[in-house]
Amino acid sequence: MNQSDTQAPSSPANTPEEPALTVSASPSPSTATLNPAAQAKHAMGWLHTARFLTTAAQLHHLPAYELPEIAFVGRSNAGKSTCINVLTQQKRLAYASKTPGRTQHINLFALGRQGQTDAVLADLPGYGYAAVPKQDKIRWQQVMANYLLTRENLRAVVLLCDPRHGLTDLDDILLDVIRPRVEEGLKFLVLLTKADKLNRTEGAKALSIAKLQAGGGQVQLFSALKKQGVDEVATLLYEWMHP
Ligand SMILES: Nc1nc2c(ncn2[C@@H]2O[C@H](COP(=O)(O)OP(=O)(O)OP(=O)(O)O)[C@@H](O)[C@H]2O)c(=O)[nH]1
Ligand SMILES: [Mg+2]
Repeated sequence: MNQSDTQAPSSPANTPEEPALTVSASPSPSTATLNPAAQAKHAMGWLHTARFLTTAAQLHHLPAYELPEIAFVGRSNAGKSTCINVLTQQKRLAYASKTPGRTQHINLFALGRQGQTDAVLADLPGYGYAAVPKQDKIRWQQVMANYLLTRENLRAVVLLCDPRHGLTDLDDILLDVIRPRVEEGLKFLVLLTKADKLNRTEGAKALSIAKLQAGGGQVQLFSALKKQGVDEVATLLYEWMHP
């Protein structure tokens, strides 16, 4: 198993598994001048370089570096880990499961060609799972809020939401937490996951409701099953990390 989906590791997980987190000396170019298909292909190649970096149960166990980080957040079972696996085209990079609450640590994955890391994906545990004891829920909400407020190298947040449930109270709290950072330039995307469960009309409706709720932020329908929205999200993440 290449990451922890169980309880806290016995030793602090702050030692990256790769030798060094070198910021790319010759940063990957912007693909803004390419056509959309070529942009997506380039972005998917970049995402495919993802490899497990480290796992942390607590914020102070996260390694500090200047690499831009993209956090995947959202309710438990929304499809965060599955989304990371589809984007990176790796079946079991992030631990996805039918059982809600499977991701219990912050798991980091390094991205970049030729061993030169130029960004990091962070798979976060979901919130809102009813069966989690109240104390644990509160603790995790605090960890999450602290992560979103204090993680200095955080450049982008992808909020995953099952459109059949819509954005919930906890999602709204998260939006409030990150709003000041979005105003300062933090990139933000709402992904409506499991779009394969909606017909075209329902999808369009879910999209417009989420756009309203996200206060004009970017919203995208996504299906890991049907690979819907994958190219668009990949291209967006690449452009965010290589402006
Ligand atoms: N139909 C369908 N099911 C999906 C899709 N994406 C994820 N799922 C399923 O939803 C369940 C939860 O997926 P995960 O990726 O583990 O969800 P998560 O958000 O990481 O969950 P936690 O780690 O508990 O926070 C799994 O059974 C997935 O197979 C999708 O696009 N379509
Ligand atoms: Mg998960």
